[in-house]
Amino acid sequence: FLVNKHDLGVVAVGFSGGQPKAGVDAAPMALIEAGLIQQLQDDLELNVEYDGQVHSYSEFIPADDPPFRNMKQPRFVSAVTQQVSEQVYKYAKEGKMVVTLGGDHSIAIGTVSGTARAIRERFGRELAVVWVDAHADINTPETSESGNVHGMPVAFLTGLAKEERSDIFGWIKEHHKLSVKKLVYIGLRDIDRGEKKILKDHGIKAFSMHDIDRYGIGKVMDMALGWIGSDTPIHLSFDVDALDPMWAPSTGTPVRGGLTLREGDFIAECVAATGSLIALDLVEVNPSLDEHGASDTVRAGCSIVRCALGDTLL
Ligand code: 6HN
Ligand code: MN
Ligand code: MN
Ligand code: MN
Repeated sequence: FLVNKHDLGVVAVGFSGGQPKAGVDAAPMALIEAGLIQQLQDDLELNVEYDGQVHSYSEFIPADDPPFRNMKQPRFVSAVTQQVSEQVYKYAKEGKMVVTLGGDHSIAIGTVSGTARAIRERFGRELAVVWVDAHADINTPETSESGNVHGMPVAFLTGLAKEERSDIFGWIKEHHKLSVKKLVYIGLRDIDRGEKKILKDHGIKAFSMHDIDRYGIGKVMDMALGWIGSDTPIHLSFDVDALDPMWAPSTGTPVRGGLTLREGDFIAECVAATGSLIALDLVEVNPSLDEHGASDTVRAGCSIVRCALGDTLL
């Protein structure tokens, strides 16, 4: 009831400005060339609306973009994510399921703000986010050790990081935001010191790799989705680096000791089975890193998207 299950909007975000490594902008084309959109249309029989282009947002490159509050390329990332927010909002407002192909994870500032706003307007409801990642991406500009905005999206989306300047994320208003109580992490294993304090201080629900080892992925998914509760619209933001580098080596910040390929697919299948999924991001595939592993990483990404959109084994 939340979305028209068979109508899908795809946004291809060829953006790498939230972190320093080139190549993550080529992921949407790699995923599409691997047959992703074709598979969604032919195998899953979805009506896909896609404008046929990987957006590079070059029109938003500022003349000058010096660091601000320690953030690197703050104006560029702000302008691109503001545009992504509009693109995602438009599809979500029409009742379409939205799939966004990144791009680095800073783009989630755009995707989640876009769906949060649409869900508020359509149902007067709050959005829940399942964030699957090796990292928590909840640094504020002040806690970040890198200054890379792809490590900060959750802080801006929850209002833990705020900025008045409209050209540097000041465009993020209350209706774009997410409650820290409606956020669940899965797969964490590399959290910065400042992030640990934020997670603890705000009682944010997080299932680390330790929890997955202890309880198994089945129980963890029951607990994660139980926390959100039924009938709450879910946005799944899936960073491919949640998978172990054995399965997804081509990514900017790989961390060993991660999810297996099947655990990643299982997470997506479980979220799909709730019937509450309204949007999905697949981010941080970088085909130019670990080039002989690129096709594995791309295939893993395609598989996660298919599973999240209801592809079942039998
Ligand atoms: N990602 N916590 C580190 C930072 O730079 O803030 C790593 C962030 C990684 C972000 O993988 O989307
Ligand atoms: Mn991430
Ligand atoms: Mn990550
Ligand atoms: Mn770290």
